[in-house]
Amino acid sequence: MDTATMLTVAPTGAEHAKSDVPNLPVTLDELVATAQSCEQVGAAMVHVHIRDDQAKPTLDPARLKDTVAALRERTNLIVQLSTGGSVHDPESDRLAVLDALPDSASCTMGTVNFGDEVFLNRWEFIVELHKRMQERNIVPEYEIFDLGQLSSLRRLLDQHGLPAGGKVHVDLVMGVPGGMPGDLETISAALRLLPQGASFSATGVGRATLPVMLATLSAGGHLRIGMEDTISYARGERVKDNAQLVARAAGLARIAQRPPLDPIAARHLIGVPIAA
Ligand code: KMH
Ligand code: ZN
Repeated sequence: MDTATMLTVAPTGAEHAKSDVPNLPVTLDELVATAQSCEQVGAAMVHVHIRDDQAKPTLDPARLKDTVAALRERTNLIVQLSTGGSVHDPESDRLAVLDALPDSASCTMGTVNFGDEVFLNRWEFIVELHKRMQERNIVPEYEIFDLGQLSSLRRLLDQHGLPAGGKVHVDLVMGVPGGMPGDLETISAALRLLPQGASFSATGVGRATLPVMLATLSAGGHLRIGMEDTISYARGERVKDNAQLVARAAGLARIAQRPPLDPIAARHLIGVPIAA
């Protein structure tokens, strides 16, 4: 079991509208300020989706590069760009995300129903993401929305080798309508299917947030939290900001005697080189 807990904050996502969630960080300044406040309370990595001037999801290459540069300059966090984007983004734009050269990038391991939409991840596309990350020395985080995607991950590693950095890190995204549920039984089933030696984190969407967090801490896993996944703090209470979610996770991790990992230790954990 890992003794300390890596906390990843996913502050924005591609699904919530700024008009519905006014405290969602959407500008570069808001994103950097959020990342800084989350680092102060225990985050080690930031999972980034960006927005355009209308606060709509975008994969604009120049904006992505500026975002990576600003987060590197003003935080110590591992910068992870989403290659998932929104369900409407074409594969070519999702692949081009890697040209911004983040420390890490997400790589979703299969297609899943996503509410009323479909989050499409064809096998050939997954292989292309994996290979381009190997070539660019970008450490993948394999996003798992359903259990069969762990079999696909094992197939990917068997056929195409280990990722950059030589470590395998998996994030279980639980409770998406159309994906696996966020409960203890599903976490333990996932653990049996993890590639040998892989580290894992988990996040529960919406109501699954707390059950997944508590079960994952007890199972030795790491945590992803943030407004991408939940905008509700408690019954009838909206999240104040991302740092509130990180602080709660850090507190529970300390209670579990698994305190937050600092960004340097997190880099060692998932195989991201230490910044020069
Ligand atoms: N926005 C979802 C369609 C990822 O970041 O890689 C995909 C997603 C996963 O959020
Ligand atoms: Zn995401």
